[in-house]
Formats: sequence, C-alpha cells, structure tokens
Amino acid sequence: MVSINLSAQADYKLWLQYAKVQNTKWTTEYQSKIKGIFALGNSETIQAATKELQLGLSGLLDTKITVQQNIEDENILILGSKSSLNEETLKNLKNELNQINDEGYIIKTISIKNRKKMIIAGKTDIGVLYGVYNFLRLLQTNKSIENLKIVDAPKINIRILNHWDNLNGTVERGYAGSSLWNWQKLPDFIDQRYIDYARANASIGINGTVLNNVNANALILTPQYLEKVEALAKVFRPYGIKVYLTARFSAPIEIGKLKTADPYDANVKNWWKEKAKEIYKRIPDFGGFLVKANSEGQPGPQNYNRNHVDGANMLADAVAPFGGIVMWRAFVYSEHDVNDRAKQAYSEFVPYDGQFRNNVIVQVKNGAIDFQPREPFHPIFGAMPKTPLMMEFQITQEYLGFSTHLVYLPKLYQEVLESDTFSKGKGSTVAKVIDGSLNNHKITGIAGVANIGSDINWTGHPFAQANWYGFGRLAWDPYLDSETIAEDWLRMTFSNDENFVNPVKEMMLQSREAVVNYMTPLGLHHIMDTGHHYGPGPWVSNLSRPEWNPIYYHKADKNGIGFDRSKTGSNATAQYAPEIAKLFDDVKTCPEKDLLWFHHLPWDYKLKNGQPLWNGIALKYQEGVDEVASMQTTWNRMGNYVDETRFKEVQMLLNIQHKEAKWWRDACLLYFQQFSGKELPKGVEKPTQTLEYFESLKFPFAPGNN
Ligand code: BDP
Repeated sequence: MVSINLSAQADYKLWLQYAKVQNTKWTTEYQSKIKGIFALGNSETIQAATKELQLGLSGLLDTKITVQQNIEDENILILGSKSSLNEETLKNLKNELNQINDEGYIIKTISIKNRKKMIIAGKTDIGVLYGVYNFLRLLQTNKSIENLKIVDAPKINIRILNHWDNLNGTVERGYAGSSLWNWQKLPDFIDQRYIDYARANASIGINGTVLNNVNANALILTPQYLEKVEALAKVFRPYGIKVYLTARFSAPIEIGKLKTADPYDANVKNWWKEKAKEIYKRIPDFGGFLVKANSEGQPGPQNYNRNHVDGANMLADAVAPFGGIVMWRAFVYSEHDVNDRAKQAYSEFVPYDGQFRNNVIVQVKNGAIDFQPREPFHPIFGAMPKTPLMMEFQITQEYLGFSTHLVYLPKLYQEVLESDTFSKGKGSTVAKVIDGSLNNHKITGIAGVANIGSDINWTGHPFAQANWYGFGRLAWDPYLDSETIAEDWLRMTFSNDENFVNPVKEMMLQSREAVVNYMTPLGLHHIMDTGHHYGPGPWVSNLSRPEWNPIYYHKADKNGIGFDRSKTGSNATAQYAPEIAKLFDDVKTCPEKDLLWFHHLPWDYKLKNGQPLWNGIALKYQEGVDEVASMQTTWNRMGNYVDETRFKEVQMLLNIQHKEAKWWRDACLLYFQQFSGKELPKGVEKPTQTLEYFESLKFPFAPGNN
C-alpha cells in the first residue's frame, strides 16, 4: 500500500524538533514553572530569542506560551542582557556575570519580590540567545529546571564553518546536494533556509561562516557578489554569525587589473586595503579572510618569491583597521619536495613561529596528511607556541564514506583534542593549544569543513546531522565528552526513550572505529581511490604527483607494509615533542592504532594479541564489516521510536554501508595478499569478486569532485 506521510519535515528540523514532551512528570514540572515569557530589550537578537522560545515551548509543552506584559508575574521566564536588567537583578547575578565572557550566559532561578522566576541573562543579547537554546535543550533532553543555576561561556572565540561552496552552486567534497547559497537569486531573495541555517548554528554556538571554497574564485570579491554576501550577513547577524570569505591571492590581477599580486608591491597592498574598506563599508562586522595559498596549485606569495608570513601579514594589515582577522591555512605540500608529505607543513611553517601579525591565526588540519579516518594529531600543534593556531576538522566525509556511511565524527574530534602534545610537559593537550590557554593566546579558533547542502535533511545522511551538531558543541567546549553530545543529539532529534537512546548511542560511538577498521586499520591511510576518494584504491600508482598515489602511503611489498616514519625512515616522529617522538618511534610503544602510520613491518610481525600482522590486518577488516552488521541489527530494532521516513532512510543507508564495507575489505585484502602471499585467516570471509574486478570499477561522476 502506498502511504503518504509528511515526516520528511522531521529531517529538515534537525535537532530543533521541539516535539511534545512525552513523559508527564516533566510536562507537569515544565508547565508549572513556565507561565510566560518576558523579554527585555527589542534588538533583532532578542526578538529572535523570544520567537525561538515561543516556538520551542509551544511544541514541547503543546500549549501556546504568551509574551507577558508584566515582569512581576510569578513563574515567568525573563530574557535580558546586562544593559536591560534592573539593579536588583544585576545584584543577584553579579557573581555569575563576572564568570562569563561576552558570549556567555546564565540561567538562574531567582526571586524578585518573593516571586520565583527564571532568568536567562548574558552580558550581550547574543549571550541571551545562546542561553535560550540551552534552556530549550534542557527541556528537549528531559532535564529538571528546578532551581537552576547554569553559568556557561564558550572557550574558543571563533567557532566557524568552512563551506567549500563554489559560485556555480557545486560543493567541493559536498555530498548533500548543491550549495545552500543561491547566488543567482541573492540579494533580493532570502530563502527561509538561510534563517534556519542561522538558527541551527546559533543553537550550538557557531558564530562564523566562510561562505565559499578555499579553492577560491576572486569574483566573490567583486561588488556584484559582495552585495549578495551583504544580504546573507544581514540574515545571520541577529544570530551572532559573522560572515568571512576566502581570498584568492591573485585577486588583484584577476579582478583588480594589476600586473602582479606580489605582497611587497605597493599597489597590491593598497588594492587589498581598498578592498577591505569596500567590504567593511557594506558589512561592518565582516570577520575576515580565509586563505589557501601555495597549496595544490592555488596562487600565493611564493609565486613572487615571498613567503607565507609576507602574504598573511599583507592581508592582515588590510583588515586590521576594521577588526578583521586572517585565517591562513597550513595545508601545504609540494610535488617538488621529496620529503615525506606528512613532514612538509611542519617544516615550512614552524620556522615562521612568532612572525605573523597578531590578527593572523594559522589554520591547521587535525592531522598531517588529510582528514583520514584516523591520523595522529598534527605535529604543528605542539610546535608553534608564539602563533595562535586554529583547528580545522572536516565534517563532510570526504574520506569516510561520503554521506552514505554512518560515522559519528565527534569521537574522532575528541581523540584529537585530547591528544597530548607534551609541548609544555604532560597535559599540553591539543584542546589547550587551540583554546589559547596553553600559550596564552587571545585569538582562538576552530573550523569545520561543512557537510551541509541543499538536501531536505541538510546533510544527506540523517546521522550526519550529528556531526554538524557535535562539531558545534565541541567548538563551544573542546573538553566535552562525545558521548554526552551523542546522547543530547539523539534525545533532541529522535526520542528520549531510554530503549532508543542507549543502544543507538552505543552504535554511534562504535561507528568511528568501524570505519577505521573496514577502510584503514592499524594506521593505514590514504588508500582511497584517487580524485573522488570514493571506495578503495590501494593499487593506484599512476598519478603524476607521487604523494597522490595510495602506494606512496602503504608501501606494501614482499617484505611488509606501512610507512616508516621512524628514525630509520622519514623521521617524521622527530617533529613531535621528545616524549611523543619516542613513543611513536619505538615499534614496541607505538600505539597499534597508529602502527603502520609510523612503521613498515614484515607480514609476520607479531601484534600484541599474538597474531601475525597479515592476520591482524585481515581480522580488522572483517571486524569493521561485522561492526556495520551489528549497527544494522541495532537500528532494525528501532522502528517504534522513529518516524517511518527517517527509519527507512537510515536502514537503506546502513545496507549500502555494509555492502561498501565488504567491498573495502575484499578489495584491500586481495590487493595486499599479492604481497603477503598468505591465506586469509580463519574468521575472515572469502571475497566474492576478483581483484581485477575491483580494480576495474570506475566512478567518473562520484559527487563532490569538481
Ligand atoms: C583535500 C581535498 C581538496 C581540498 C583540500 C584542501 O581533497 O578537495 O581542496 O583538501 O583542504 O582534502 O584544501
């Protein structure tokens, strides 16, 4: 029978479902404590906060919540920032206000004239908005709101999405449809999606967005496009989201009619100064520029024999008068450099430590290669104490199954953030580097390469929404546990039923290790098919740049497998602090999860569990496949807790993931088996196709590959 249901809407609402609270215990408590809203102030932000509260509460409590006229009423929820609070309230909140920064908030039960009420306050209206979203989260996740006293503020200043969106509407490494930005219809047509995008971001504390691809097109900086950017900035402003753009280094030539883009040239410097002035005239709170220079063919200062410092500082000087910043990427490697690609960014950038202007922040990917299912943390994080360093995570799943595979990425992010650089002794975690606390930096930042597109559910996979959500939560507080985040997300997005939350949370937490196992176990990396990075391609060896070929990374031969980055090899281990270098360098202490990242080992090398390496690899691939099967089993039991549309979507996607996990296992094992010359160990399923078959598969139209 054909059934029509309208629950496709559910996907669209992300974690802001505001579904009716099911448990009457909570409904009773919430209804008794929230009789109405009283908003102080009338800024666009306060209006947005009030509207969101009304929307949220009316859904959660299934009753209309009114905006009160009288602040004296009992059990009302007051919203207001410092400048609009009366003296008595300010006195009451004095301690808490001292503990927060400009974006922080307080949610507190107070008594005014013996009447209890709750107040959501901040130093600024944006703080209030964040407070509202967090208050709603309490209800969405069925927490008590009795005698509240929550004091919270973000630990990182710049919490930003990087959209790799092109002006023609395609998204580089985007697997959720086309770009959200309808450049053709902007500035006059404001899609409701822009507002919902801003709401979703504000709800998790994201406060910046780079609208366009790092592989930049200079046209975005022309008046024709700046007018459109201005319109988006206006939509995002009430939600505390600043707009940033990527700056193509050769823009002065391409759109400025200059002969050069040399950062030492006075006309070039001046061109950027004027350009900055022009942008800030339209967008006074413009955030600044993100720059990919001299990387993968992008132009940069080196085209003029200048260096990254020259380039970054020139742009920094242009935006400094307006309070702008430059996020300069450290993702560089060169085909002319014969050194291990994993070492190149460090070699190039570390000598510049301390030379950048103070409105420059260097943006470093989490690992030294490129967003792999697992990478050890990037050694730069422990090596540039005098430079503010910004984390770049990838939310879009370029190397992790696109938008088809369920992989809960906050688990990966947490692993990186918790890694200890030892740069100032034990406890010098990556989180402390990027939140500025370790080296005392004022500008701090974290970027996520967005997984958002025009798909109804925004991210292609319903569970990929959790990666956007989790990135935001970790950007706000990089010390949060990914498990807590998964639980909140599930409760807000689907259901508070423990029979749903617990098993599905386990499934999410397991999913990251599963993908590592069926794609790149034991430290293997970058063996995806090249170009589009879809599926396995460990055999690829014919690309012009050696470091674009998977064989460069796994180095499998008769003698063994793995990239020797220890002292006997490329010595990349020496880029880490001595304690870590030693750990990675010695095959006996190197964590097995990173083994083949740092070592080339014989096929019969004995693993900790006693298995020879070949068996260990094969068993890991099988484990990955089995883990996906167990994810399927879990999900198949969840039909009663989820609307039919999303239930089926996830079911179909998990089926594909299972097929693709087997494809990965079979293709990689058949390929490596040519070198190991050994049988598959017991417990590993026999491949159903030949290696030739797997090698023959071609995907000329794989998405995201422009
Ligand atoms: C790689 C992507 C490529 C990006 C590049 C970057 O394959 O599309 O342009 O990184 O981050 O991961 O600049």
